[in-house]
Amino acid sequence: MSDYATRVLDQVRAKNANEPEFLQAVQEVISTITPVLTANQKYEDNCILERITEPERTIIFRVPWTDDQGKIHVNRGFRVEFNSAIGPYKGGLRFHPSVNLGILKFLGFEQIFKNSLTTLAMGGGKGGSDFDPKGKSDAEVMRFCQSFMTELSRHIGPDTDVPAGDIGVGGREIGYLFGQYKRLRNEFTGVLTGKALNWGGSLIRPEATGYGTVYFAQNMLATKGDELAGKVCVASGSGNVAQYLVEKINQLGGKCVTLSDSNGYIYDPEGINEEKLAWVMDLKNNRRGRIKEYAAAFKGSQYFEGQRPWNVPCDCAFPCATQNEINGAEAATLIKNGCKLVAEGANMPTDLEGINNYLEAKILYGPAKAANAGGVATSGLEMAQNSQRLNWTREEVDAKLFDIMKNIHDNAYQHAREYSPDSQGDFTNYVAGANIAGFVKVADAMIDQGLV
Ligand code: NDP
Ligand code: 2IT
Repeated sequence: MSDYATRVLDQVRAKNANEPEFLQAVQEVISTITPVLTANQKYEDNCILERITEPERTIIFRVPWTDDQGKIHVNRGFRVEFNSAIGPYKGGLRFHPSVNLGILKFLGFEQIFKNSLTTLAMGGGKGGSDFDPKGKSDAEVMRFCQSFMTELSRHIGPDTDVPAGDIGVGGREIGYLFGQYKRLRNEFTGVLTGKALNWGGSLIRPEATGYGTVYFAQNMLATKGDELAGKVCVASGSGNVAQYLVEKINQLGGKCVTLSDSNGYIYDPEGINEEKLAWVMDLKNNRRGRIKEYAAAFKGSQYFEGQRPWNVPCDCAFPCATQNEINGAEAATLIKNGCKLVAEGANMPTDLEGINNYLEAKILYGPAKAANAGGVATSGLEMAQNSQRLNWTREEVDAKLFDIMKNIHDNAYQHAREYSPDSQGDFTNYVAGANIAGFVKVADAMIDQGLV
């Protein structure tokens, strides 16, 4: 790392000592962009690293709500408006008991570079709450969402900050949040993405993150003259991202043999085919059940309580649950068992030691901010349709998503080849390539706009 990079990283560590996930995300970015920092003195002269690691604005608020018995609860709400150099703040809302400021700062920081890679005009933001939607009635979730939006509505808008879904926030929550925003502001605008189709949503948005992650994997495989057909895949999670990831793997002739939730994973050596996937979607999205029920429903499959699926031999791995779900030892196990590709549907699912293991083994590794950018990219397409007051067809949106993912891949590939010394011969360091490509566009925009 350059002296400048080391100095800023030390400052960020000192200032944010109690935010380990944020520090991890910052370290990963800063440690890989040294070649452009060294080649362009303007970034240091303009204090770009110092500025880009500090959110433009952080909003923290009280969210009081009553349960079905009339008992009062108080949760904490957040919105981190990280960087608006290339467009309005854009990023999801996460409702999960583990949510805290440091986690949302890591997610907001990643979002800056991810959104830059999409080629669309979106800045970086993230928000959420430590509210746990699990086991709550629809009415309780609605009252929570209404209380959350009552405060959040003061800070967002279709040209200011456009939230969307993430863990624990899907179509149901976006509906309640949108309804309350509209009621408070008396405006029907594209203030949220991930809306239902009959009131402003985009076709393919639910599918986009999972599909896009597979498109990214296809592009990486193509650089080796290879394809997904016939590949054995393991995936974690069983929510929005994992479900449509499996759908696309099946469509392309691959076979996915695992899914998980926070309690354990299922292994189905026959593969989670279209019929079984439809059952999973009903289980998770309508019945709100647990993945262990799969093993009882489908003969030949097994459930492993309290474990993650990374010891299952595979050609390709797709983490789609949460941050740091693959540690160094698990990454080593994947590689030892023959895994040749990792594409990240989740945000920062591999810890720093795990990433080093992928890079040392020179496997195809598509880091989250590139591989899962299809979700927010399609949110950008939803915003464009809302502004036009038009709806594009499924084919049109999917073709745009496909092109965007190819563009992100090629952009990361080229920046790695140009700047990252270890990207030679057969190996491309997509971590460095994605970070550099994402950074340069935002940093240059910040310089153009002066000291703000
Ligand atoms: P969902 O809430 O639909 O699903 C989340 C899944 O991950 C569930 O199976 C959940 O299990 C599991 N999970 C959540 N937290 C943990 C945990 N701490 N340990 C183990 N498993 C866990 O969320 P999404 O599918 O939307 O999001 C999954 C990942 O993809 C997240 O990292 C998110 O940030 C990322 N992402 C999402 C995008 C989107 O468009 N939705 C876009 C880009 C990235 P359980 O039911 O037990 O909680
Ligand atoms: O992490 C992500 O990119 C998302 N959760 C999607 C954000 C969005 O605005 O669609």
